[in-house]
This record gives sequence, structure tokens and C-alpha cells, in this order.
Amino acid sequence: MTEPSQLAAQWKRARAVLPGGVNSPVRSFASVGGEPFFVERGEGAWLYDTEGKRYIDYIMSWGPHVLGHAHPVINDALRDQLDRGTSYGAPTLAEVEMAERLVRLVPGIEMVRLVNSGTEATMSALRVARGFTGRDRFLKFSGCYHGHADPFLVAAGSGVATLGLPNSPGVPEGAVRDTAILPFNDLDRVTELFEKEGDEFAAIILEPVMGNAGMILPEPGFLEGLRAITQAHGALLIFDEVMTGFRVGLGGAQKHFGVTPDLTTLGKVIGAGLPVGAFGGRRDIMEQVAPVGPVYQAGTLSGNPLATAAGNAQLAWLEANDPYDALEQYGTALSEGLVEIFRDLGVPASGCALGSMFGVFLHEGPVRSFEEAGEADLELFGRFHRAMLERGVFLAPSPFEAGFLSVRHGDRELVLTLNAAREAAEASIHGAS
Ligand code: HOZ
Repeated sequence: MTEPSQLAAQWKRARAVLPGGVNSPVRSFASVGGEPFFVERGEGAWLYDTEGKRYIDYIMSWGPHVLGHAHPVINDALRDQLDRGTSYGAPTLAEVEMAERLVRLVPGIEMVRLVNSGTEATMSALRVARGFTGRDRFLKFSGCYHGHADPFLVAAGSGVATLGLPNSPGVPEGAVRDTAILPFNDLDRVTELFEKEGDEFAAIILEPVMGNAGMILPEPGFLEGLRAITQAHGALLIFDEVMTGFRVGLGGAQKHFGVTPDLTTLGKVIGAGLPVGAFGGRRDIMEQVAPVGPVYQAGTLSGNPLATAAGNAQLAWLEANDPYDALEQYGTALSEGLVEIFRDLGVPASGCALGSMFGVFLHEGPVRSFEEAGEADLELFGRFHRAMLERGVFLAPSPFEAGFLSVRHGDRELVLTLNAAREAAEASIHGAS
């Protein structure tokens, strides 16, 4: 048990050597206020802090733990690999196994390259799209986050939006000169842009379900429309499924919505908590990647044995058990419950759930874009977040994030969460904590 004074001292120690005391900005609680806790351990649906307090976790390391924290299947796979070494810088059959599984399950992937993070996956996919088409420009949608590589750091949702940063200093103008931005779900604007300048575009990249601006679903026809527009103009369609891959269902959002992109990026979820990412797609495009083709991409730790061991174990479990309907039932009950609690108290709210992801906006809805997400009551969300934390529920510390479930979230966690939410909503609306 850590004394409060000890916790303050630990934060001081952290802030002295890490910017903001953290290694990724959104962890700092900058937009919701209050102090983060230090994690001591995770088990199933729960996190335990260094003060001995526990929380129902709806972040799940921002996606990876579909099986919950410290699942025996993952731990056994890691232990088995540990005894055989942690990195070789040489090929393994576990990489081939993971690639085969991704090719089998994700409709748009015929060939794949494993990397170390979602950021690496998206920056590499963009390079491949540019190399393949011989064009430089690409379109992204405001609020879609594609990692922190320079060309994507415009209207990037997630951490930058959380901190109120429109763009990041340090990104040269030249790096974003070829980045076009439009609002999500606005097919007319995309059509208009591509009618004028479509033959300059290498790609359209998007999160098929936005998860870095809160959770926003594509409207019927949006993904299909983007598929038709890119095909008509010789541009590639890239689905960034770093969040949605193996989260909304086994084949990702592309399988769920029946729209197949040319390239797909995957990330943390395929590593079950170990650092990993992947980009893959049509064979003719992926054959542009070195050493088969001229588009360079490399990494000492790519396809790391621990990451592939954990990832293969999680993906095999998911393929064998297909838990997504049950997860979606929980997510629907949770998002509908939260919306009802706020509406009963006179606060506009809306939400959705798909597979193992869910989201709630303090906005009457429907929320169709990042612009509309910004109209939600962000201050009330901050107070609600703190009140939930006091009651042992850990929501993402930003209104611009989706929530993540695991197969270890059950009826008990749902009831505890909604009971806490009733109290927390009342307290946050009426100013008490
Ligand atoms: N993209 C994730 C959340 N939006 C990453 C979490 C982080 O930024 O630390």
C-alpha cells in the first residue's frame, strides 16, 4: 500500500525524468484532470494500482488484451518462448504461422509484413502505396489517427486532440504538403475532390470505424463509396485496422462491412500486449516491398519471437472461440446503460458498440465525424472520468477514445460499472465527486 505522500513523490520522480511522467501523452490525464495511478498488475478485466486499489479496466492497454490481462494461454506461450530466446534477427516459423493466419482471416490480406507498432505499419503502408502508384498525395479524414509519423500528424484525433493541439510542431510543412483532409462520413466532399484531382492521389487511408475520436461508425455507403472512388481513379484504399482488427470481429471491419481494401494495417491487438504491427494487402502491391521489390522497409525486431508467440496464441484462441457476439452484447448493454443514465439526468448522450469496442459521447447524437465529436460536453466527461475512477472504473482518460472489452468482462463487471456510473454521473453533473 502506497501512502498518498508516497504517490506524490513517485509522480515527482517520474516527471523529473519522463516528459509529463509518462511515455505516451494520453496516459497523463491531461484532458480529464486528476492524477493517474501507477499500475502494479493486471488480471482478467481488472487493473491493480500500487496503492492496492483495483479498477475495472476499459482500456485493455488500448486494445491488445481481448483475452484480458495475464491470460494463461498468452502467459504459457510467452514462457515457452522465453526459454528459447527473445530475438534472433533471423526468420522463424512463428512469423510464417502469424502471416498465414492473417492471410486466412483478413479478406484484404494476401501477403503481409510484420513490423513493431501501428505507427510503423501505417507509415510503411503509405510508402508502399506511393511506390506502387508513383503518386505522392493521399487523403485522410479529420480525427482519424494513423500513428505519429509526420505525414499523418494533421487533424489526427486521439492524443493531439486530447491535448488541444491541431497539429504538432516539428512536422515540416513539406511532410504534410501532400496530405489532404476531409471530414469522416462526407462522401460528397471526397467525390468532389477526386473528380478534380483524383489522379494525383496515391491513396485514401482511414480507420473504417473511428476509434481515436471517440467511437464513430461509418454511415451506410461510406466505405463502399470510397472503394468505388479509389478504384475509378487508380488510387489505393488503405484500412487502418490497428484498433478494429480482431476487435470488431475476426476479419476486422473489412469483413464486417464487406468492403475489401487494397492495403490493411494492423497493430497491437495481433501481439496480445507485446509490441507488434503489420501491413498487408494485394499480392501485386506487397511484391513491391523489399527484398522482392524496390520499396524499402526493415526492422531488427520485426516479427519478434515473443510478440509472435503471444500474438499467435491470442489469435488462435479467438479463431477457435469466436467471442465477438458475446462481447458485443456486453458493449451494447454498457453503452446503452451509460446513455440512459445521462439522459435520465437531462444530459444529452449517445453511443454505440461493435464487437469488443464501444463508445459514448455526451452529445445527443448521431455523431458522424470528429467535428461533431468536438461538440460533446468535454468538461463533464472529465468530471465523470474522475468520479468513475474514484469508484473503481478505469475509462480511457479522454473523450476522444473508444472503450475496449475483454472476454473476462462479465455480468459482475457490467453491474458494478453501471452502479458506479449512476453515482458518478450524478456527482459529476451536480459538482460533487
Ligand atoms: N492510439 C491509441 C489511443 N488513441 C494509443 C494510445 C496512446 O496514444 O498511448
